[in-house]
Amino acid sequence: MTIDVATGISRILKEEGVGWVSTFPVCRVNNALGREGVPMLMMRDDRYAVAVADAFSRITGGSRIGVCTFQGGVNAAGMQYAYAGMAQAYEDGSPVLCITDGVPAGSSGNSQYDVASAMKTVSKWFGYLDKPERTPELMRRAFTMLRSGRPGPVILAIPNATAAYDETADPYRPVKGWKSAPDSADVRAAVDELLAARDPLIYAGEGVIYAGASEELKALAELVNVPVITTLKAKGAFPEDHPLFVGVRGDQVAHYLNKSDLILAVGSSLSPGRFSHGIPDPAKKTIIHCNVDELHINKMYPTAHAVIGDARLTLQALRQEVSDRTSGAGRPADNVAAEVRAARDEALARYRQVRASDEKPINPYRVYGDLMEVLDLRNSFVTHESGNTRDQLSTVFDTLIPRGFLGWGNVSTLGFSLAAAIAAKKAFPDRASVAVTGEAGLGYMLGNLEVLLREKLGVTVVHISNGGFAGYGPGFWGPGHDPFTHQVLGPDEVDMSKVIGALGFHTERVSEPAEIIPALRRALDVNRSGRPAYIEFICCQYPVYGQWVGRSAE
Ligand SMILES: Cc1ncc(C[n+]2csc(CCOP(=O)(O)OP(=O)(O)O)c2C)c(N)n1
Ligand SMILES: [Mg+2]
Repeated sequence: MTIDVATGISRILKEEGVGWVSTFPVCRVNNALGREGVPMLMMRDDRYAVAVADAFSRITGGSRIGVCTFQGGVNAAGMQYAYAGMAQAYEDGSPVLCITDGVPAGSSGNSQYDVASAMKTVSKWFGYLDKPERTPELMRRAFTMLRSGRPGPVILAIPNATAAYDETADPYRPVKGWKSAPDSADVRAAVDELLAARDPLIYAGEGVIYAGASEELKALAELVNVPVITTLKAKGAFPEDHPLFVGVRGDQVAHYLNKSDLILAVGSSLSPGRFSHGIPDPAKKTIIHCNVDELHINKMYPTAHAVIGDARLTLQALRQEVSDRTSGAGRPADNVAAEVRAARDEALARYRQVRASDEKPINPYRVYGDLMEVLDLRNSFVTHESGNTRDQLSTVFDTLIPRGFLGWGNVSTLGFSLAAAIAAKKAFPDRASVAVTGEAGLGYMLGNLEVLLREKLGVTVVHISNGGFAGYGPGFWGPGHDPFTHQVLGPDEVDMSKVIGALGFHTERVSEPAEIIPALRRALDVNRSGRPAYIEFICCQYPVYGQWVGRSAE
C-alpha cells in the first residue's frame, strides 16, 4: 500500500510506542501526526519543543523516547531557535529524537544557514531522508542509535514529506536496542585493584540511570562497603538515605574525593565540567573507568583500567567477581558507614541550621527544607534551574528514588526546569512535579506558561525571588564577579504572582517562613486537579553551597 513519508513516520512512531510528540509549528510531518492520532504537545517556542522531549527521555532513563518536531528546510527559523535545545541535549547526552524538514534537492543555496552541517554538530546521528522508500530504514537506524550505546540526540531531516512509497515493501519492526557486556579480563583487573585499595570511592554518573542499574549499584556498594558519590546528572541513582551515600557536592564529598586512593567511576564521563567534580591528585589515584564506550577513556585523567560495557551488566559482573573471590563476604564493613555519617553530619550542619531559619527575607534553604517535608520523596519530582537553585538544591535535596530529582546541565541553559517539570508530569502523572527557579529561569519560561493551562498540567513553579541574578561563585553581588549585571525589577517593584495569576495559575506570594508549608500544600493540592501553580518566595540572597572539587581556576 502506498503512503506518504509523513504518514509512514507517524505510524512507525506509534509502533515504537511513542505516545505524543512535542512541537512548535510548522513541520511538514505534523499534519500526518494529527491524522494518525499521535497527540502533539504544542509548546510556545521551538527550544521548549526540544527541551520537553529531551527531558522526557532523561526522566524515563531512555526507556521511553521523547520525540519533537520543529520547522527546518529552506525556512529554518524554527531550527535556528531549536538549536539551543539541541545543543543542550547533545551536551548532556540525552536520547531525544528530533524530526524536522530537510532542504529539498535543488534548494540548497536558498539560505545562508546550512541545515545539515548545523545539525551534525549537535547530534549523535543525523539522517537525511533522500528517498521516500528509505523511511523504514532511516527510522530503524534512528531508534537503534537512540536505544543502544552512549545516549545522544538523533535528528532526522525530511526534505519531502508528501513523497510516496510502498509501506509493504520493507515492513517496519520496532527496534529493541542492544547492550554490551564487559570483557571478563577487564572485570578481573578492576576487582584486583578494588580489593587491594585502602580507600576506594564509587563515582556514579548518569549512565547508571540510563542502564536502569540503581539496584546493581546499591548491591555492589554494599558488598564492597564502598562510599558513593553521584554526579549532578546522576543525582538519585543511589538512594540518598543510604548509609554509604556521601553526597553530590559539599565538604564531605571533597573529603572523600581527596582521601580516596581508588576511584571506581561507573557511567560517568569523568569530565570536570562547569558543574562536576574533577579528580584531585589524579596521578596518585587508581582510576577504574566503567563506561559504555571508549570516548571517555584516558580523557583528562589516566585510566588505570577501563571496563567497557553497559553499566548494569558491568556492575553485575563486578559484583559476581567480588563475590566469587571473597566467598560472598565482600570487603569488610569496618566503620565505613559510621565515617560517612560523621562526614555528612559535619558538612551538612550549616545547611540544617538555615533550613530551620526564621529569618526574613526567607532563607532559600528554609524553602528547600519545607519542600522536602511537604513532598512524598518517593513519589515526586523536583528540578532546579541554572543559578543558585542548582547549587543549593544539589547540595541538600534528599533524593530517594532515581529521577525523584533531575540534575541537568554540563552547561545549564536557563529555562530547562519548566520543560523538565512538564516532561515529569507526562512521564509520571501521579507524581507531584516541581520546578525551582530564580528570576532568570522564570524569564525564559514566561511564554510557555500558557501550555500548562491549556494542557492541564498540574506543575508547581517555585520562585526563589531574591531580587536579581545571583548566579555563580561568590554571587553576582559578591566581590570579583559581575556587579554590573545582576539587577532586575525585584519583588518590591513587580508582583509576579499577580502577573502569572492573571494567566490563570494558582499563585501565592510568601514572605513569612511559617507560611511556606501551607502555601506549598495548597499548590500541590490544586495541582492534583490539573491546575498549575506558581509560588513566589521572597528570599534573601544566600550564595552558600557545596563547591566542586579539583577544577582548575577560571
Ligand atoms: C541560556 C543561559 N544564558 C546565560 C546563563 C548564565 N547564567 C547562569 S545563572 C544566571 C543568573 C541566575 O539568576 P537567577 O535566576 O535570579 O538565580 P539566582 O542565582 O539569583 O537564584 C545566568 C545569567 C545560563 N545559565 N543560561
Ligand atoms: Mg535571583
